[in-house]
Amino acid sequence: MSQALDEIKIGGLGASRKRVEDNRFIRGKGNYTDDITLPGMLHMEILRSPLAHARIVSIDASKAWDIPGVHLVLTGEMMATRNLAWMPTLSYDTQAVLATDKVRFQGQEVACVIADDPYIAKDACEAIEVEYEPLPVIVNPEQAVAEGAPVIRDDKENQDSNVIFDWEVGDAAGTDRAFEQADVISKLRLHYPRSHPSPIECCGSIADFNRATSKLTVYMTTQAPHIIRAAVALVAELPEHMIRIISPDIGGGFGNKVPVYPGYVCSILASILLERPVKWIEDKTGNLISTGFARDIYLDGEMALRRDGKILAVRMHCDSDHGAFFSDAQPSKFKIGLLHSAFAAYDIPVAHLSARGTYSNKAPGGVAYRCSFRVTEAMFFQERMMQAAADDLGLDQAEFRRMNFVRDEDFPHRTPFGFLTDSGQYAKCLEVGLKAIGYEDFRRQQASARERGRLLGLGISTMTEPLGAGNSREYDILGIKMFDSAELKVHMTGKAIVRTGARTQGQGHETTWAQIVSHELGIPAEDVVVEEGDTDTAPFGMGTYASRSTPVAGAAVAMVSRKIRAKARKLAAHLLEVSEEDVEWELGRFYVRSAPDRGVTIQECAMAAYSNMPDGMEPGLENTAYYDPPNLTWPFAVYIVTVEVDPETGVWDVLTTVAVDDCGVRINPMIVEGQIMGGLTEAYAMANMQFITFDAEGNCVGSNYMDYLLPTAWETPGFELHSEVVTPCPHHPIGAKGIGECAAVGGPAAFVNAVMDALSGTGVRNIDMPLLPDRVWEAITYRRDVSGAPPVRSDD
Ligand code: MCN
Ligand code: CUN
Repeated sequence: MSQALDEIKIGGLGASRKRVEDNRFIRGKGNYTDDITLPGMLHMEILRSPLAHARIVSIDASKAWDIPGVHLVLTGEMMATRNLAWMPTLSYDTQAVLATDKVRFQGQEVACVIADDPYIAKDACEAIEVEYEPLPVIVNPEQAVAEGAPVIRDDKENQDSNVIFDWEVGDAAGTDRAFEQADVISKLRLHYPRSHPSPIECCGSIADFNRATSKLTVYMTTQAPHIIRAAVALVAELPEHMIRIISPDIGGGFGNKVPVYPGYVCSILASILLERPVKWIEDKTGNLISTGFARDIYLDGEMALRRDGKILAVRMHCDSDHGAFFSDAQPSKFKIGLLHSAFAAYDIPVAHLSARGTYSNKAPGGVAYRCSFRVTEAMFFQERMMQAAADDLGLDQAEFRRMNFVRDEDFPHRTPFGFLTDSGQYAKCLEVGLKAIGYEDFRRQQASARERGRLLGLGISTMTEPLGAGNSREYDILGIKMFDSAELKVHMTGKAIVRTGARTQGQGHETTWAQIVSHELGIPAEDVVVEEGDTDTAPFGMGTYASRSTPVAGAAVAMVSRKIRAKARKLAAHLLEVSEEDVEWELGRFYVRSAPDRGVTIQECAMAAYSNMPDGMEPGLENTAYYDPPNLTWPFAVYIVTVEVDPETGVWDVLTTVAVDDCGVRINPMIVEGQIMGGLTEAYAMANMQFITFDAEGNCVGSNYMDYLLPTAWETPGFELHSEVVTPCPHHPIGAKGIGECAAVGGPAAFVNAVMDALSGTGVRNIDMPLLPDRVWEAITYRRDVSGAPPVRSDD
């Protein structure tokens, strides 16, 4: 009789364990950066540029210095004397820390005041007199490359245009040939607008330099503490072992907390100069106007199609607007992130993608917001193009996708852009989704509603996306290879602590990593504490983004647990007085193969590691694993949405949303569902209501929550989730694939496709997100496409 523990009871793999971190969060006992107060702490505020593009004639800070309670005013000029006016970005560009020559976007950091409290600092910012000489403004890629456009980055040698890169991937000649063979060519032009992660907690830092110990401790809202430590060491030329970065609790990241922001750098310099702790907490407007935006990218897409529906080739050209500095975080090899993961779910012989990135007078951005490096755009463009192509062919939306899917038996599959996908059951997921939504029925209802003047629509989005940035061969940021790590220490009573190089921002790592340890070792999850985010204690890792934590750090947790189990086996053999080969494992216990009743628990092995180890064995039960994954993980998802559009007002309501996610083995099904619901909520918000753009003068329109709407429970529709399709990841130690971004990546196209489906037959091919009622109304009334691309009229 097996004496193995019941894995679900001990909170192992597959247990919908309640999130342990919520014990403190729901009691208001979280410890966020702004909760921390250090003795003698001062406060920093930032003066931001009101103009989008202007030469700085002069900065006079004398009145600010005179205000009682002001300790320091930092300007670009002062930063320059320490070689800190500019800093390197994560994409081999430079970014102004504090402006010296020009301001290049509205909201750019111009000066900082450090004072006794934030109110004095804010008042002092207003007392700084800056004289600007306005310059012509660029707010979109077309203006950026127009004849005679002002060169935004005239600070850079040899930069005589606003083009950052021209990049291509795929087979141009082969694609051209395939297009010559096509029966039908389907074309679509799209703009994926700027969107902003807007976590509830803004960015912030507390720098604490101690002259006596030479140690710099920085508490900050970063998703990647080790990368920040390396950046501070290299940029500020401080010794790396004297830098300690601590990410306390993070109130949502969503990619917003990956970049290095000027506020972090200024608070560090201020603390070094003043030898006192300096706290900077960004306000909401500062966050919305200046920190990492996402998307803002235009697509010209074309598909070469055979009459029967077979896709022969895809051609994509993208123009991306990166704002004033190319500061996106992305793997060094790929200028436009993983945009070329588009069409990975479909069996397409040949494809070509060209991408041109340009500067503009907008806050730097492009990547971050539940994106896995532009996968969000890739899947949106893909699924909008799929819908348009099916329409052009007069084919059924579901059938067109099904016939072009990569089939289950075709894995591993090399995509036309060079990725290797390794597993999935795409057709099965689609079937589950269609059945759940009642596809045939809905099509009948839709037709009869049409006759009565009611507009119903159904949108499908099916996609596989690359999650888990790593393998070190292909993925690095600034040359730092992408892998991750876990350290596990099992104490003598069998309780344990696990630390990783990732950093949770709400995803629930404190809960799920313990579940992996439980699965591997049989230690109850409640006996395992998880700690992340302190560079002095956590093993080196690349942090949390690109849904890489489970694929990489989570894998490392499994691997380090296995190392611990291997040692525990030796201890068990010693305790059982048999040879190691005679010892068998079942969850939580080693036993003698020939006498299964004779066994020792993992806890007894742990005690022996400190009190009764065999001669010659190194004491203790601790280890570290660095995990370099062989491939990305490729979760698959089907999102199907039905809507009703009111032709009189352009308002649209979601009727049903069905989500079928296959993210391989689910560690914690409840957390996975939370991730999917969160992602769908964001997808709905992007498709429906979130509008942040720029007028012709470069004023940011929508930099407040009156314009940039966050959906509450009131406007968010209900979601029906399906988990019956599970295709384990073939290379992940526990078969898990990433999930953190799937629904935000695949969701938007489902909502937009549904509205466009409701409008089918009107001749309207596209409405750019967000599908605000006035845009939908305009499209219906005038039977024309509606774009939301900037500039917008400032009197709108
Ligand atoms: N999980 C699981 N089974 C799987 C896959 C994941 O139980 N097969 C669990 C994980 O263990 C983890 C959570 O689901 O607790 C998300 O895991 P994963 O997909 O590995 O993603 P990350 O932990 O790396 O999170 C990053 C991802 C990104 S990039 C953004 S952006 C985003 C997202 O997560 N930001 C978030 N979800 C967020 N959720 C919250 N609450 N807050 C954010 O800032
Ligand atoms: Cu791109 S947003 Mo998440 O990868 O941190």
